[in-house]
Amino acid sequence: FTSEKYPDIKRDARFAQVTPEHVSFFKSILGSESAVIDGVTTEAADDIQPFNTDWMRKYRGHCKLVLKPGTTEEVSKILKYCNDNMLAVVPQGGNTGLVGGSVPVFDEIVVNMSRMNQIIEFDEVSGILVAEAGCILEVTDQFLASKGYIFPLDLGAKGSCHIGGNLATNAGGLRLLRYGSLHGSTLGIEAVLADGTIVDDLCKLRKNNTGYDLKQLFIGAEGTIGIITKVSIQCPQRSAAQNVALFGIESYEKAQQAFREAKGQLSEILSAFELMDGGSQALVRQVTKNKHPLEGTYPFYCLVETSGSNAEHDGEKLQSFLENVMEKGIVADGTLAENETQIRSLWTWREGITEALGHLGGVYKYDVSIPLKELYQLVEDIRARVDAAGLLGDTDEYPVRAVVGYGHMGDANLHLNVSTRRFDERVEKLLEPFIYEWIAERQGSISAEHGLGVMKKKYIGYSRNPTMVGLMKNIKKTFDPNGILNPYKYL
Ligand code: FAD
Ligand code: 2HG
Ligand code: ZN
Repeated sequence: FTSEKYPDIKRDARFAQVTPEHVSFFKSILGSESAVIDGVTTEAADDIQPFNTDWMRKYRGHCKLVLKPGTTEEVSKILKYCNDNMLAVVPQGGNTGLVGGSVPVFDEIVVNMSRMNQIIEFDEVSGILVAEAGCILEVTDQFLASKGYIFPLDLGAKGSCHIGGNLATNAGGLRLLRYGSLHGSTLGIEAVLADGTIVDDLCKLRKNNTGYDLKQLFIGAEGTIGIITKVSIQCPQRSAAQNVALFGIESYEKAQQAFREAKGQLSEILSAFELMDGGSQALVRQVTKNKHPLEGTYPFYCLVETSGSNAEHDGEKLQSFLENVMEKGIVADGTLAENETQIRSLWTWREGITEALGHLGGVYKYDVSIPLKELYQLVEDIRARVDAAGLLGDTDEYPVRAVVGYGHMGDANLHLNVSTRRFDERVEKLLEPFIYEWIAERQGSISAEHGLGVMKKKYIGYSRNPTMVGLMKNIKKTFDPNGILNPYKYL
């Protein structure tokens, strides 16, 4: 049979269907009753539904079995058995992914990592953390905060996403500008390959130039070559002081100038530079009913955060930066947070956009990298395109409510979101592959930080040439010869 969302994806007949015998095997190896959600021999549809549906409710699978291993050895036994019996598997972390990678397409077994949630060790001198993949990002960061450290990644889904899922997607988030990519801060990984082999590369060294750096392959592989079970991460010192400012800006040109000035004037204390357009702020206001911190309305807003060791000194620096950019006419209005509550409140106008959009209906999301100069042009071109097709309007008869853009300006990463009243084929056809062509013409990336999943399965060629895709397929074959890991996704 085919997928209802992707009629061109067919179930791979090589894969077996899960039988009651398979279920009894899994029950026998997984110690705890609650580690198996069995919809094969029982009516567990309601319990299984959350594992079959993604965060956006855009992708829906049909799995009947969810397994929650508690140890690496259990993951190994599960995968060996699945490989021997040709059972397809979807690794799942917090299920907050935005490209349909974390849920089955057909009846693949979900291996959910939530029970592997222990912090294994933390070295207070080096800042090196070793933890199980199923640790929730926010919980891990709170643990690190108690030791004076910070997890080198922060994102809006921190309350649910797993650190293993973060590595599997190579998530970027709000402070990549400061702490760099997980490719840099991950020191080691333990992972299980499709045939059950445990790859122990849980290195705790900053430097280790001994041949190929294989752990890098698992970072951003989206669960296609192995299940990450443990991670070793270099965590930075937590800054004693944080300051945040929010600016209203009249044009995208001026937003670029503000970024240039922020780097120059705030230099080593700059920890985030985020862009939000007026449309995205209007949607957050509409959903939360909160009053925007700035009086007027502007086509663009920037959130600037500094993290340093001295709140007063950093605050003064940010204050004089604000005065300077206002004097120069780069920024039209701005506000500085004066305490922790205000800092959190300013951040909600950026971090809360995804959540707010999720309340308004279906959203088509495009997470892309574009050279900064043209970053916002894509939003304008898409708005014009949707409008010209007669699909954009204020009333119910139009499928599209708004076309908005926001993102990690400091990393040239735009989040183009087309907010609809309902998912609509006509809208999707208008957007794809047009957006990917637009990106490819500018040598951008069709996936900056969310990955490809099933959403961009067909489109990898817009950002990777045939030689590279060929090499990726070879790697996939080496690690997972039967193709049981996350099938139907991007490779
Ligand atoms: P899941 O969604 O469960 O899985 C994602 C992918 O990783 C799937 O392909 C899955 O098969 C695979 N996977 C999961 N765990 C493992 C494992 N242990 N081993 C192997 N493969 C595995 N992303 C960003 O990059 N930056 C952001 O700023 C950001 N903000 C977000 C804000 C919100 C409100 C939401 C809902 C999402 C956001 N995301 C962001 C996307 C998402 O949170 C990240 O991709 C996150 O890293 C996914 O982690 P997860 O544990 O939820 O993984
Ligand atoms: C963010 O930066 C996330 O807020 C989600 O990456 C982006 O909702 C989106 O498109
Ligand atoms: Zn993002």
